[in-house]
Amino acid sequence: MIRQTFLGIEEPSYEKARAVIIPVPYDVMASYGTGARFGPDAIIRASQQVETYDEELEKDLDHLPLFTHEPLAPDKSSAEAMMDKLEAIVKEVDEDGKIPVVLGGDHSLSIAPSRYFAKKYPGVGILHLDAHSDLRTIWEESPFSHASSMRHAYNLGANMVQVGIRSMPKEVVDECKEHRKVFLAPDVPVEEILAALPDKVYISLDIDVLDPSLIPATGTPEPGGIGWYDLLKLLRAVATKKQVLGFDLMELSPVPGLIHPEYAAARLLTKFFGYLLA
Ligand SMILES: [Mn+2]
Repeated sequence: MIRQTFLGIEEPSYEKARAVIIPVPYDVMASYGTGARFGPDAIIRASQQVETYDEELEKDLDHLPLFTHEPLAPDKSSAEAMMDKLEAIVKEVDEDGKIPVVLGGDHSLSIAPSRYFAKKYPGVGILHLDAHSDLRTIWEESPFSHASSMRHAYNLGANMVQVGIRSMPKEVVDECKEHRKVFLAPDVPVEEILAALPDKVYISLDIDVLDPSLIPATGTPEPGGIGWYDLLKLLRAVATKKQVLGFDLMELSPVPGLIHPEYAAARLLTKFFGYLLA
């Protein structure tokens, strides 16, 4: 089998890469629409159609120091075991001095990298881009649900900055008042968001943060959301003004015959890699 690489570019060796993409075809914890397990492959294949010249940066991205890891095989024995398995790889990549980029998969997967960085750097910033607050303690009888993706890092004291939110349960509003700032959709006040974040930041991006007219292919779509250019402006500002420890992109569930969602996700990642690495 030929290893699929992001953008289809000739990649450097793992040793020389600055960011490592970890595809995780896993959606065991999804509760509404499933299919996010097909997201990583669809996004990587779509990326091979993306123009490598970035018109905004005026740079060709065909030599990005990226390495695409082989897909991480799901551990279906338990969600806890899967999180431990993913956390071990994230730790390895981080300790090798590289930026781990987790491509999901359902959003429960963000538990692993966000809790890893929350343990390593007490008070670390988590920029959480999502339609949903994802701070439930338990959902469908599990603490490892997609609805709890941010809860573990929050409980460890991470500084949670949430953008694009337009669905959250009252108990989360009442309960999670400490070290948490929420910017409701559609507002993306870049300077205020930067001011709310410390220097070290992990970014978790649920693709449903974008308007579902742009990304209808997702497990828990919410109408409204933030726009493409607002998101790019925010990501560019964070990439240039903060230390990005790692990031993830979750919840793209491909719809057969509909190719624009995975293309948009691939383009979004390409833009962000350009801001961060070019
Ligand atoms: Mn979501």
